[in-house]
Amino acid sequence: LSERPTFDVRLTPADQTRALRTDAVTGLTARPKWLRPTWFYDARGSMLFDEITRLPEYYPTRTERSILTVHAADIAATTGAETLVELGSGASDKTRLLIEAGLDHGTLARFVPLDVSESALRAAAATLAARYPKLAVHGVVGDFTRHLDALPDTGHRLVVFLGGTIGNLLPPDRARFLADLRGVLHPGEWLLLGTDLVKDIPTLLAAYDDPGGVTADFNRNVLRVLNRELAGDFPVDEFAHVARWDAEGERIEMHLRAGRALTVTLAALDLTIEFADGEDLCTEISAKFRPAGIAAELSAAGFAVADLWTDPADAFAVTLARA
Ligand code: AVJ
Repeated sequence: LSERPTFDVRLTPADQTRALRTDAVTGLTARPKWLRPTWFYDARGSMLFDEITRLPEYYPTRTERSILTVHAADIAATTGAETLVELGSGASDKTRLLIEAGLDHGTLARFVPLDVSESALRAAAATLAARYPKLAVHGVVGDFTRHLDALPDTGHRLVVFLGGTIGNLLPPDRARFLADLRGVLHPGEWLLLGTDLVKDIPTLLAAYDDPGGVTADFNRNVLRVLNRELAGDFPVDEFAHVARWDAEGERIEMHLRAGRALTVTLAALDLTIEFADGEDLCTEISAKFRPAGIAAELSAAGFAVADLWTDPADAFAVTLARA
């Protein structure tokens, strides 16, 4: 019979609130205004993101899954991983392909998902533990930019960071994150990195602005989080969802645009924020990559690229790199 999953909560609700307070003060008093995408993912936001991954316009999830389907057995054989670590794991849906390949290969014994959303993490851990009785599951409630030290150092590890989430980080933050990750790994351990690729702009924009408005709802969810956690009075429906392509940074940016001049109060912070009519709040950047750039960033952090796979349309890349 399967053991029950264990958990390490590095980010308690109190820690989360403290971090949100700091970010809200910093980002909402800055010009231009910004917030970290981490704050989308309360229980509702995690569910909305899940819905996004099933939209016809949102190609990254299904494309990455198709790449993993083709190469999972190869990844299991090449890495011989005993411990599979997943950063920003969410529902760990695609990761099942890697879990099954690792179990089939006979090496995998342990799965360590790390996510900021405790609800998503507990749900995923319970599902996986029930489905794979031979797999030990240890969840870490944490932020992949702050809690890499919480990853257990047990067994030969493969760390997977899928979905293109690394694109949420600006280039200097990416460099720091990859170097930190390299620092917690032993030589010979592995990283599997999913990255969305630069492509035609209409395809990119459609993926971040679906006609059904699920992405818009996901974007506005951050305002609901602020209202609930910081006693705010953001009029959520007065903000328009905007997705745009930044050609210089080769990234999609999501913004919330004030539909009129607004004064918003976050009572828990004693903070009043003015929005001009049409003013944007940047809620997410999602960088898109080129294969040469991925290899360069990985090698700068001390990883050696072993393989880089794409789908037939070159929409998405999955890179296997060795520490
Ligand atoms: C989870 C960060 C990979 O950037 O595509 C989806 C989040 N935002 N639609 C992405 C997201 C809007 C997603 N990542």
